[in-house]
Amino acid sequence: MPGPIANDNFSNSTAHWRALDAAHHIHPFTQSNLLAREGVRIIVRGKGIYLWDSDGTRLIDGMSGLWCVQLGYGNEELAEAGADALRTLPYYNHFFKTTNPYTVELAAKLAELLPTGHTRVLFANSGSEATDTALKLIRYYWNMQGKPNKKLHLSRELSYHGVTMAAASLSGLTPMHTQFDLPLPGFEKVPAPYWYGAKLAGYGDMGPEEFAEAIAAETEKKILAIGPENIASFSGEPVQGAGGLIIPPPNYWPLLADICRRYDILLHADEVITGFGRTGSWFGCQTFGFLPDIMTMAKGLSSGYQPISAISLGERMGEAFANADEELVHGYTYSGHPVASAVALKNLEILERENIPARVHNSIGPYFQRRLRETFQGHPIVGEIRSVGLLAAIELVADKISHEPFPKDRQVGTLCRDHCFAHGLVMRAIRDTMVLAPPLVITEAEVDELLAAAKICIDLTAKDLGRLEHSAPP
Ligand code: PXG
Repeated sequence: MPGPIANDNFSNSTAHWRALDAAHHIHPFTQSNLLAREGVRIIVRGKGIYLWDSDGTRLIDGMSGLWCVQLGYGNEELAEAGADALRTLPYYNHFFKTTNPYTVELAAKLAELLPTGHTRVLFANSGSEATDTALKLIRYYWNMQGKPNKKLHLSRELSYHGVTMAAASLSGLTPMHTQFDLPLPGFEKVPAPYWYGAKLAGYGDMGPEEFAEAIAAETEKKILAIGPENIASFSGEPVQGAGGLIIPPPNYWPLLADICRRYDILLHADEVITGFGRTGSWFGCQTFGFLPDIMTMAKGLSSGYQPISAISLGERMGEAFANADEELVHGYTYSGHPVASAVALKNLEILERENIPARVHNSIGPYFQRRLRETFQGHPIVGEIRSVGLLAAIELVADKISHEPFPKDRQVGTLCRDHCFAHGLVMRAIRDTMVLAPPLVITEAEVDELLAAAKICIDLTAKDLGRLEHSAPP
């Protein structure tokens, strides 16, 4: 490798790494030939909320990597926890009646932090594997209960649950299906609680709660049409992330949880983004007031420092699995990897010690949301500002009355995202919705810095579209 990784000056290496990347590395969710032409950006270092690329450019990471770096970059305690475990027990598994201290301590810590009844966990290595595992456990649960017909998995439009065959089938983002002949049979979708999009979707001028009641009724109708005796589970992210940061109206989750209870459908909360303080509680289901039967989590479990995910079982499923009279024929080589477990355990200790979920709920979250509204309320191209905890969406629209989006070929989200990169800010574009999910350790001064950069970029986007005469001064 050309040059030590600790050295900040990589400018002589950038072209070399770009060439290697173009020749040998296929990227996720990326058009390879376009990227090879443009040249990839090489991220070499991170500290706090900041990243540096190989040209020495500093970026504010407004997305916590991919919604995961709760504690920010360069946390020494996490690095030490990982290094200690690497030296002590770099690998062993949990097959063959064995375990290790890191993983059992982690399981017990999770049981302490998780919602009522969730006292048992399984481990995997990614959100996708967690989804896949959850669906297998749900199927097995109904087989154990003598209800083998309950097999269909319900989920929402625009949902993202991962990319394995089953997780992609469960996902409602349809572009994830075409290349792979998905979804598999046995997966059905119901509407997402996307209130801002409801007007264009023909729901008229409903308020958020009325809209939630309407889509809950549609969901119930679909359940009755399929037959509840055939339905195994309903899966949902408490806040939909990759589908456009869809924050449900407050009555949505209680309504859906009640429907699941009435029709004996297992409720699966996908907490991969919303877990570990992101919404101002330890878990999103606590912020939105419902108790799932099964939960999946990843990302913030280790602040992204190690690949690890978990599946927790509520009382009903936990009892069934703990008391089953046969082997559970499932598990990965790296389930409960000692190094990943050690890092996750330390991460939970820090989140708890620093009171980070409460900080998001009581201080930094409200500050971020207030400053966000002060910055963008009334902006000529901002249709809706949605936020909860340290999650925010700024939806860019052509018409604020009708909610009409800009024409697709203007690629407004991409335009804005490119301005962000050029101005040292990572802000994700989902269609024309700009999304922020900064590290949970962000300070008030850093929030101000982030939003000032975001304002410049959204102003420049508006200017490109002829909707603003002059960009605001930096
Ligand atoms: N569930 C949810 C809710 C997710 O957001 C997964 C499952 C899958 O996790 P893994 O670890 O298998 O990637 C996710 C992942 C984006 C983006 O562009 C979001 C995710 C992954 C990659 C990109 O917003 N979320």
